[in-house]
Amino acid sequence: MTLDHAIDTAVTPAEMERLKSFDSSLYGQLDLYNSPEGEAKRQLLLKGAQCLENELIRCNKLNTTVSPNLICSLGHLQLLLEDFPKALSAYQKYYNSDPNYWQNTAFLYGFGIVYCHYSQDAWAVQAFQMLLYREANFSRASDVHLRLGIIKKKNKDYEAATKHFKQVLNDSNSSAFLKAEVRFHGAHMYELEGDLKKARSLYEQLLQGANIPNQVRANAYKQLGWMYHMDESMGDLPHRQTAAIEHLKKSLEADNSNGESWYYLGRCYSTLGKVHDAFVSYRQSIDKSEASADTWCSIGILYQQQSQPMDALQAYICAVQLDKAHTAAWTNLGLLYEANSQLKDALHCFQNAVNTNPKEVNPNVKSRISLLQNSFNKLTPQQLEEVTAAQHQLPCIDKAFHLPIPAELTSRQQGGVVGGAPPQGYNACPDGLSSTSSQMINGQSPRKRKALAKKKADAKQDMPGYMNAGRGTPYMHPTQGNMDPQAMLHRHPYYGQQPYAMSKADNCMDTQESNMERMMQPKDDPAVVLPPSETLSIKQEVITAAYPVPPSPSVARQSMKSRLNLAMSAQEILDSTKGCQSREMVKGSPNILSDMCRPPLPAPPPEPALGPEHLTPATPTITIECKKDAMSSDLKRVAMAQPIVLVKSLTNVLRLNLGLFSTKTLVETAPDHPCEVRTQRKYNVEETLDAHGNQTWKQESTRTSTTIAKYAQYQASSFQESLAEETGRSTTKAATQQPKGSSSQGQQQSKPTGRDSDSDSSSSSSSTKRKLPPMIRFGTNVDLSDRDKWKTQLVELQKLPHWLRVHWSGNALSHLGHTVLGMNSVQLYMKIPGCRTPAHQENLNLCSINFNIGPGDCEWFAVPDDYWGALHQLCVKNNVDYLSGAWWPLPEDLIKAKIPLYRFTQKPGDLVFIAPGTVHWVQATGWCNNIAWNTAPMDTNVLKLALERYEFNKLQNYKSIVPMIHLSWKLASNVKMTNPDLLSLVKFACMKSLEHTGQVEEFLAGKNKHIVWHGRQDGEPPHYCFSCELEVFNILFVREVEKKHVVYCLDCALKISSALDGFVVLRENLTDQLAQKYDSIELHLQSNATEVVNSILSFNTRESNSQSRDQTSAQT
Ligand SMILES: O=C(O)CCC(=O)C(=O)O
Repeated sequence: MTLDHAIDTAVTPAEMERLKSFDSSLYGQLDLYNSPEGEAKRQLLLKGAQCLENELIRCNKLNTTVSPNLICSLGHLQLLLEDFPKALSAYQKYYNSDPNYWQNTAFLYGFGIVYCHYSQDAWAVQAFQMLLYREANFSRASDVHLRLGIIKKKNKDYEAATKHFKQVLNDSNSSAFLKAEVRFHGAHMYELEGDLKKARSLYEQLLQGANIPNQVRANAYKQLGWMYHMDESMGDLPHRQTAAIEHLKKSLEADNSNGESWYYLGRCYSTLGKVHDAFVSYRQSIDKSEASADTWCSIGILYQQQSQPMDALQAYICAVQLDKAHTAAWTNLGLLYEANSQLKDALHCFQNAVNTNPKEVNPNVKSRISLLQNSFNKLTPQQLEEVTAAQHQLPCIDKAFHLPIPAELTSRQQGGVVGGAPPQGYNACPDGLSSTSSQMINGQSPRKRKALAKKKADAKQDMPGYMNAGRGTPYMHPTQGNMDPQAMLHRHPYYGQQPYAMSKADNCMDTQESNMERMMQPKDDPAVVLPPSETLSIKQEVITAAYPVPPSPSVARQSMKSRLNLAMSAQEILDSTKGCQSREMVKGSPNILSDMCRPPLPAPPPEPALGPEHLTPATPTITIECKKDAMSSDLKRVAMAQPIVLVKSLTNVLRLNLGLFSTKTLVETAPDHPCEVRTQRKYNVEETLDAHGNQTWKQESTRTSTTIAKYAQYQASSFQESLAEETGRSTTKAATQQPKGSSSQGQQQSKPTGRDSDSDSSSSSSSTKRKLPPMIRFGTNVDLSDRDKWKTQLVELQKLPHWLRVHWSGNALSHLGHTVLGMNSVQLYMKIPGCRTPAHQENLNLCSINFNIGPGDCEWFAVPDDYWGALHQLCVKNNVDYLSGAWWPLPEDLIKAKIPLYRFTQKPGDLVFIAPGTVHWVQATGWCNNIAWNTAPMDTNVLKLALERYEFNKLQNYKSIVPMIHLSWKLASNVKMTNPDLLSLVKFACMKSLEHTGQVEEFLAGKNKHIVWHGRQDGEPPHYCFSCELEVFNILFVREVEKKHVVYCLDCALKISSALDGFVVLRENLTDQLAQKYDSIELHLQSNATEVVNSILSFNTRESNSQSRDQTSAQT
């Protein structure tokens, strides 16, 4: 059933035709409220939606199947009408009913917008990424990039955010509005990172531009106003506050409906003691924007300072009802009760402050709790009863919570404003783009906003009291005009203390929601009835959607309905592209899995879930006893069959001189050789703490660089110090006869002073503050690819069995023809105890080989590839990016999630072999060096995982440093393949690449764009798009940028200029030659049936290639 069938007689054929043209891509583009034409459109949409709903109900009654397309159309119409609960419901139904949902870009766009609206960022990101993967040139691609950028910015992934923002700026189709908004976010990222000078200058530059949309102007002034208010370096207090107020007023001149500007203005007035003005501003803020716990908390403080405890109580209650984790409001409420001698309620509130957010709470609150608890403990039961029964000025907390809620608040409470952690120092202002975003991103028209505001205002008219902050008449009599600023400044609540924080916003501005985020907050009750018998709640659906799709694509299943198949000749493939001149038919880069398969997504863990006895498997360990064992092909077979293998005594048996990689020899060989340094904290292996002393998965580090000699000095002095400490300790031990053990880890934690953070640990003890461990340095990713400098070392590694060597014929990476640092070249790691390599899979899921040079040990952790999807889920939960983030899983979290964890010690001389896709992380427990490189044995599973990861990286906007298209062609020409599955994988990738070449040629012919012959130098590294970082194979779009010639993919080039003006198109391979190469890919009979390794046609280790001009770096 489609829209045609669904329309009932109430919809005319002409209306039906018009309705068919409405889909999610029009979201935010229709002005449904400000003109008679808009109103007519709205009526049409309403009529269409009603009609589709009727059809659904009818089908439901008759128990007949409903067309997924009909449900999807309903989702679009509801989205355009901004009925988010209904849109969500319809889209979710469509999602569950059409397995090919991933091909429907209008659906993905609408679905992403609805998830944004409900702050389901992870799902919004997934929908948007699939959309861009499927159709990078989607009509609303810039809007999608802006949304993705804002979500990444919110997650503090500024690098990823910048990539998305650049895509908006590079797109000539982006509107001036989107570009201005991107510039605003660019400035705001500097503000969030603490570079206030840069942020300020960018805001000011933005404001100087002509034709800046009002909302963006308002936001830039607002940020500047907030900076003046908060940043002490911007002058003395009176000057700053005056400037802050000026900027905030300018913000409101540009957009009077900006609730955050009103709120900040209130904060400035409050600071100046202008209580009346502060109240007026806060009230305006409440009128203009969605409910904000911060605003209510600030109002509570004003009332409290005015000795209006009942009003203060009600305002605080409003705050904690909106945000149950609003620590400042709980704390201030506690102080208020304390001031009124209602100590039990005070204790309750303080405890809530601590429990809801241990990180954020002021340390004094904990002492307050102890004090109150001690006092209560001293009371006799009778005294306690008396305290409880005593009459008090304020209603107890339970009653206060259950008082009738003023109409003002009822419509907002379901929103659930989310709080964040407090930063230190300057607190960056939140985005506060509500007006911008609501118009642009959520498409809420000014008319609709006005209508909403009016509704709110009407609701308030019934409310008594100055601010209508209260919750019912009995307590609500704040007196207008009696606020004496002096009194406000000097009159303090109980114990002569001011409330701890003016509001949460006082100390957590950098974690508040951005405009867009705020706008993405749930504004409606997501429980929807559609059709009436079915209720969908977001939560339910999100959970069922966790692994929403069939198993990951496999090339075996790929050619279902594809126009192409592997039996076709090159000419047939090229012929199939004839006439492919429309933009929709050609993409920037081919999908080398299959267009017919859903993009790869993290897979669910294997079923059934493992029992506790299988969650900590023993690590497969092989001890080599003789050279024959070392050289046996069984070793490779066994290693490849396990997720991870520890191989002992191999280096001994082969008499490998590991001393060549010792720090001493390295310094003697190349003291000035560069060494990257990661400065990290020294944790014990089972924990990582954030700045507040709470457990986290985030592994923070900063990157600098040094030389081998300097790191060696650091490594040696760290060892000497430890030795001295150890000696000192044993002397003391002997002298005092106290047999107290102390490990190097214990040593970090026992020091009593020097907290780096003012936050509380999650420990229940109020006085024990957890100390963050010291900083240490890790010398990492030292490149040993230079065959002259490191000749002795590299030659020594030739003693290894062929399949473990850096170069060997059966290693696909050896056929690349250029060096990818650390992958087909050796990398060195120089460590002291505590140095960590965070969790990761190798680039493109390839295998890894790692030797510990010693003298100390390393502790390893590993999870099999089957569970990477489960780990991915945990990364999302722990707010770290699986691919680009640095994360260190907590073993207990893995056990809880039923993820098996290998854990073992790698001693000096031990080899660790990591099979394809195994997730692993490593911490040095002693002083040691490690050497490592990748290998890609030509095995079907290795190549399949590599191709899937290549596409997954594309989906995730993450650069694949191994160019798989280029590699597939290399393998096709270099390797005689004897394994039919392997051959199919390689041939399929080449087929897609050849098809893409044909399509691009056709497309360019249609544009009369000439392709210039360029050719390829042997060993020349492959090209990546300057803008999106996708591999660009064969046909390069070249443009001059800052006096350099840079390469783009077709999609990005067309975004810059749809006529490709300013681009030269270069060809690297003659199509005939590629076709010939393709036709020669064939299966070869195995010359030796026992040998699994393929025979190689023309393998040449080509030492010279490793020195290629432009090396790509593989960094862990
Ligand atoms: O030795 C290290 O810390 C790096 C380990 C690693 O990730 C690898 O060899 O793949």
